[in-house]
Parts: sequence; C-alpha cells; structure tokens
Amino acid sequence: MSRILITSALPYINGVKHMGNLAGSMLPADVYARAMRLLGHDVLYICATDEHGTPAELAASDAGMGVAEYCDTMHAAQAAAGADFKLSYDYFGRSSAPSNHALTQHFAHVLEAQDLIYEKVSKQVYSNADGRFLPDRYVEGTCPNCDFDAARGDQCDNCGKLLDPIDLINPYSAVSGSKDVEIRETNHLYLRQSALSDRLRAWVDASEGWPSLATSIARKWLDEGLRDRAITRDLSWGIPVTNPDGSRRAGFEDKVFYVWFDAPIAYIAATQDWAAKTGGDWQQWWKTDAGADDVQYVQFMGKDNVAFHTLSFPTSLIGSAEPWKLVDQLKAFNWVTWYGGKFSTSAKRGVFMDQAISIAPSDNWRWHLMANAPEGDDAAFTWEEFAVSVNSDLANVLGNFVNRITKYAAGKFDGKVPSGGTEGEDEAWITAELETRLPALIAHYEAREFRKAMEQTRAIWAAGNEYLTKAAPWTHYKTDVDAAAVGVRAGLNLVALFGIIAQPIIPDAAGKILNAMGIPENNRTWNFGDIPALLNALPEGHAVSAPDVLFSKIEDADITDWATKFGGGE
Ligand code: B3M
Ligand code: ZN
Repeated sequence: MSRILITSALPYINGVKHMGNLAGSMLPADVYARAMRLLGHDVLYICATDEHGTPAELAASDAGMGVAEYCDTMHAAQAAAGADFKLSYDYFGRSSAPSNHALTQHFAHVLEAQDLIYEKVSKQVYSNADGRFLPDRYVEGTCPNCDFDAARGDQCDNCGKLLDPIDLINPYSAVSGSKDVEIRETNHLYLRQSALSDRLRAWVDASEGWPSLATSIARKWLDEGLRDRAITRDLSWGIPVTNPDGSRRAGFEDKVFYVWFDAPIAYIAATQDWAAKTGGDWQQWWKTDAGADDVQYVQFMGKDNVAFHTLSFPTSLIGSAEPWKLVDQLKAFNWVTWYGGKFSTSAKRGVFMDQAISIAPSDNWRWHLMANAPEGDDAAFTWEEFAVSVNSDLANVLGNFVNRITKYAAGKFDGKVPSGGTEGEDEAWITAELETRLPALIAHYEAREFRKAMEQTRAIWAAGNEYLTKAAPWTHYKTDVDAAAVGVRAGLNLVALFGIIAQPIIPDAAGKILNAMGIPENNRTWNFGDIPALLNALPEGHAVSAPDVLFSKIEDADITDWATKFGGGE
C-alpha cells in the first residue's frame, strides 16, 4: 500500500468549466484516484477553485457582483458541477481561503530571506478609463513587427512574435476599448527563477515517467533561459503583500500577489483546510521531514499549465529551503477540441459542465471523455462519436451483457447463482482472457494511460459477450440444465467483475450493477489474486436481480437537437 497525493489543476473561478477542462485535469485525476483507492492505496485527492487575478475581477463586474460575492457563488457552482460529475475530491478548497493567504505570504517571506525575491520598477500600460493597470493580454494595438492592427500585448496572432505591450503602436484597452491609456512605472516583487535554473534542470532530468509533453515543455523554457518573473500585480483582489510581522509592505498597499504565485500554493493550503476539517495531518503529505518522503505525488493538468508546475511552483518550493514535497508524476494533456476548433462561450460553441449534465448522465460523459482522452494529441469532440461511445460501448457491449444474463438468471434460475455442472473449454477460454487482461488493465491505470485503460475495460466486457455466445446457456437449457448452470454461474460472476472494474470510470452504473449482484460495498475492491476463482466468486444460491436500464441510447434526433443548441460541425 502506498500513499498517493493527487491534485488536479485548479479550475479558474470565472465560470463553470467546459468539457475540455474537465477531460484534461479533474476527470482523469478522479478516475486515477478511484482506481488507486480500489487497489488499496491511501489516496488524498485535493482540488480547489483558483480565484484571484484580473479575469475574476472582470467576470464579477460583468455579473454585476462584488468580486468576493462572485467568487462565493462560482465556487458553489463549481463544487456542485464537480459533485454532478462524481468527482471524488477528498477536499475542494479555495485559493482565496485564509490558509492560502497565510501560506502564500509565508513563502514570499522565506523566499526573500533566501535572496530569491527582489523589487524592480517596470513600465506597464495603465488604462485611465478602466482605472487599472492592464495585464499584457488585455492591451491591444498595432504590431510593431507586422502592422497587424489587433495584436495582443503578449503576442501578435498575425506574425506570432512575442511582444511587450509597451511596444504596441496605438494601444487600447481590450477591457473597455478605450484609447485613453498611458505607460506608467510600477514597482513589483520579482522571483529570481534564474538562480534556480541548474537545480530545476537537474530535477527535471531526474524525473521518471513524465509524459514527453511535460518534460519537453519544461526543457524548452530552461533552454531559452529562465527569466525572473513579477509575482505581484496592481490589483485590489488577491493576497496582500505583507512584512513578516503581518503589516502591509511599504509601497505595496495597492498590490497583491500574482494569481500564478498563489494558486499552486493553494494545493498545500487546501490540504491544510482538509486536515482542519477531518482531523487529518497535512504535513504527512507535504513535508518530507514529516513523512511525505513516502508519498507519491501526482499532478494532472492541461499542457498550458505545465511550465508553472515544472518551473515556477518548484522554484517556490525548492527556493524556500524548507522540506516541501515536490511532484513525482506529472500527467499533462493536450486539448479536447470542439469539432477540431476551440470551445467558445461567446459563440455558443461547446458544452459546459452544467449543460452537459442536463442532457446526459455523468457516466456517459466520463466514459466518452476518458476513452478519447487527449493524451497523444488533441482530441476532437463530436456528438456523433459521443453517441458511438454511449450506444456501442456502454449500451451494447456492457449494458446488453448485464441485461441478458441477469434477466435469464431471474427467469430460469429463480434469481439465484446456480450450482451444478462442470466447467469446460469455454470457461478455460474466458479465464485465460482475464489472466492477461486484468493485470494489463491495472498496469494501464498505474501508468495513467487512460485510453489504454478504457480500451482494455471495453475488451474485457466484449470478451464476456463472446463467452456467452460460446457457452450459450439458453441452448443447453433444453437438454442439460447443469450445462446451462455453468454458463449462467460464470456469466453472473462476470457481471460482478465487470461492475468491479467499471467503478473508477462509470461509478453510477457500476454501483447499480454491484447492488443488483448483491455485492456489499465493503467488498468491491480490486483484489484479483486468484483469477480462475473469479468465475466462482459468488456463493451458489446467492440472490441476484436484473438492474434497471443502465444506459439509454442516444438517437439521431438527440444529436440534431444538441448540435442546434450547442453548435456542432458547421
Ligand atoms: N487555474 C488553469 C487555468 O485557468 C489554472 C490552473 C491553476 S493550477 C495551480 O487555465
Ligand atoms: Zn505582428
């Protein structure tokens, strides 16, 4: 048994997340957490809303709310959406929690004591109309390189050049469109990432089992030369910049920490909040001198978050000179696209968690998104393929199998696991299938290879159908009830097994199957030691029933309807 700490990238607060966000961080983390719990590991799965920064302020003002009130509302909405999708967080915290204020300020103090933080004045664009400094991507104007007239301050979308917003010609505010902007000097704290370059590279080089997507992004930044980054912003909403005695730092009264400085620290702060709520010991998970050396720490995130998790956050942890636990395994994902394009809230393209749950059960989404996880490359979502996942994999392959054999057992064997008969070559065949497939399934989960885990799960379900076709108890029944009993007994045991292996991915259907099979909740773990015995795991005479319809099929009319509502392949 190992202790496994799991975090998924913190969903940003400015709205309920779309299915691409779900598929690239929270959902795989949940599937992994569930699988590892079933394998008997001691798992702690922590997540939180990421609540600071300009987009939160702007979203609140769009919603006509104060930012604190807006964050309260959206945190509750995201917690509810997570519950709807059966995300089994041990704790779902908030980056705005008092614990994160204290811990972020603590990090700044110890980093400064290590000479890794310094003040520097820089020039930034200030918008008089908006009454705020504009973050780089909220300044637009004409590209000094190619004359494109809608270049963003951080990068020109026309020529691709990385820009400094103060170099834009005719700059304007992307928030209000106002041209009444000026360049002002402002003083900020900088994190001396450059000083840790060699240590970070050695750490990345020593990493094992990260996908190449993650290591290549980290190395690209290191190769370009790590630059020091401003870790404060001219904003009012956020974590105040303090002195070690708690007073506000002189000159920083109107500034707060940059959202990307405090957000990863919230992984730790949310664990503190989990501990306060449950009586757990957070230091055992995060401090290597308190037992966290034995913890395997696994992070899940989209590719755009990798640099922050492989360079900036580790700079805070290593640079503090305190014994913090660093990530061991980092699972990064590409994008889920909407018919090959981007999800877009404004253009009504794509589907968001609250809408998705209103049109299909969470199991359907969980299965489809994980079977098509954007692991090797971006993965396009289409309604047509969603329907194939549900109708073919879930309804036909799994649902029909469960139905066929449980209804037959109810009709012919009084809803009891029958005794009698002797196992033959069909049972030997399915046993051999399970003997290769079950260990492979576990290995895929342990390697966080989700597509492969889903393929293997489906292959095991399909083998069950093939077994029933071979054993054909309904044919034997007329002449040899004992021979039929063998097939029904094995079939019912396979139903139980299929429910057991379905738990991480489709927990609702798995629960229905296991309830119908009369398997107690405390006996649903993954302990496949003696695989031949699995066909006889249920005691003879044990009562079973046929579950209600497990999966309803998606009709063509549904696809048309959803494509109209949410956009499709136009
Ligand atoms: N909130 C993800 C995003 O907004 C970001 C993750 C933070 S993880 C510490 O793209
Ligand atoms: Zn340009």
